[in-house]
Amino acid sequence: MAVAATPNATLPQIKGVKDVPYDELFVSGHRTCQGCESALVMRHMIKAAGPRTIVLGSTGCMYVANTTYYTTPWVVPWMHTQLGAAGSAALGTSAGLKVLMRKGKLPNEKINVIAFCGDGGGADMGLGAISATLTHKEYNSLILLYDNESYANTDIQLSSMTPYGAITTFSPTGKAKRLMHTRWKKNVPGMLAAGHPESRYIAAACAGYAVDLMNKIRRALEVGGPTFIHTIDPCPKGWDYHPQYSQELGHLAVETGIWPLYEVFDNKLNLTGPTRQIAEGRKKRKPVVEYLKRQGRFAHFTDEDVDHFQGEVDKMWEKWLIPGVIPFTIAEKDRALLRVDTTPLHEVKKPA
Ligand SMILES: Cc1ncc(C[n+]2csc(CCOP(=O)(O)OP(=O)(O)O)c2C)c(N)n1
Ligand code: SF4
Ligand SMILES: [Mg+2]
Repeated sequence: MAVAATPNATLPQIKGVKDVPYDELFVSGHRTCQGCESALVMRHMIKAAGPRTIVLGSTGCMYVANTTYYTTPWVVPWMHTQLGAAGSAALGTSAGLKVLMRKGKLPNEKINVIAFCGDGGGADMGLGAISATLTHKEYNSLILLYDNESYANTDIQLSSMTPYGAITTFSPTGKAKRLMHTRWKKNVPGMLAAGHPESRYIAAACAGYAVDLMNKIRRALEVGGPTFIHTIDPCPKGWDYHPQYSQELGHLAVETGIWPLYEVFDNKLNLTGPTRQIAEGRKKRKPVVEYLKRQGRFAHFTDEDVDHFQGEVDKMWEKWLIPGVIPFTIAEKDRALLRVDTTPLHEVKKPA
């Protein structure tokens, strides 16, 4: 494996698979499960970012399974940080590099800082630190939240990102209660985009759409300042399916409209991949049952549960102010007062 020695001058957008860098900077030697999509996110992330990158990772599968004593798959400098501390680690490392360069102790060059966290570490425990980092526009960093929808490393406990009704070790199905978990998944990228106008780049992605993911990573690193990307990562162990179906399940999460792909770049929303095609009416949203029935964690679902799930996803697409992104609806009487156009994208007439 050859690692290019030249620093990143720029990170151009990748036009197709032939453009994807050949170098592997996340290699064999890790012990994640077969079919682990979060490990694939790590691989794509560092491929896109290149060798002049420091990676920081909070506790979770991507720390524990990736850095067993004396072994590591990381070719770039890597540091563990405490569960919940990805935001603080990103900000501190970026600030430290800036000071060292200002004092002449390091050559003044572009070094990417990426801090990753799981859904437990980022969407639950570390949300405050991520929010704080996204307000400091003078420091460059990317925070990547890899979302396997549970506290996977400690045996699949429920997090705020666990989908409605799913079985985890904290939400088993039983005779008295079929569904132990009845809260809808927290909308982290939408919430962060809506509340952090200083951050120039916030996106939702999926490793099943690798080029889209890599381009989002590059855009985040190129625009500078604090940025954030959230990926949905099928996890064979926690979601209970055969490892060969990880990519397919990532595709289904997007094609059913459960996980919309988008980016908010300089406060402008841009839908990407199949999400854009669905919104434009060029692709039909698949029924959620096609996604749910493939996973053991939803095996206890009755038709009624599936209908409820479908109804909530339909609401995301048909009622939310920005489909799948901003969950506001506007009172009929206030429509005229607000400068918003709520016409669905596929109904907007294209200019002749
Ligand atoms: C403060 C603290 N509490 C609990 C733990 C135990 N712990 C280690 S990894 C982990 C799960 C983290 O879940 P997530 O962030 O979603 O990452 P995943 O394991 O799913 O990759 C927990 C609870 C810890 N290391 N530190
Ligand atoms: S439990 Fe899930 S996230 Fe953790 S290593 Fe296995 S597949 Fe990956
Ligand atoms: Mg997790």
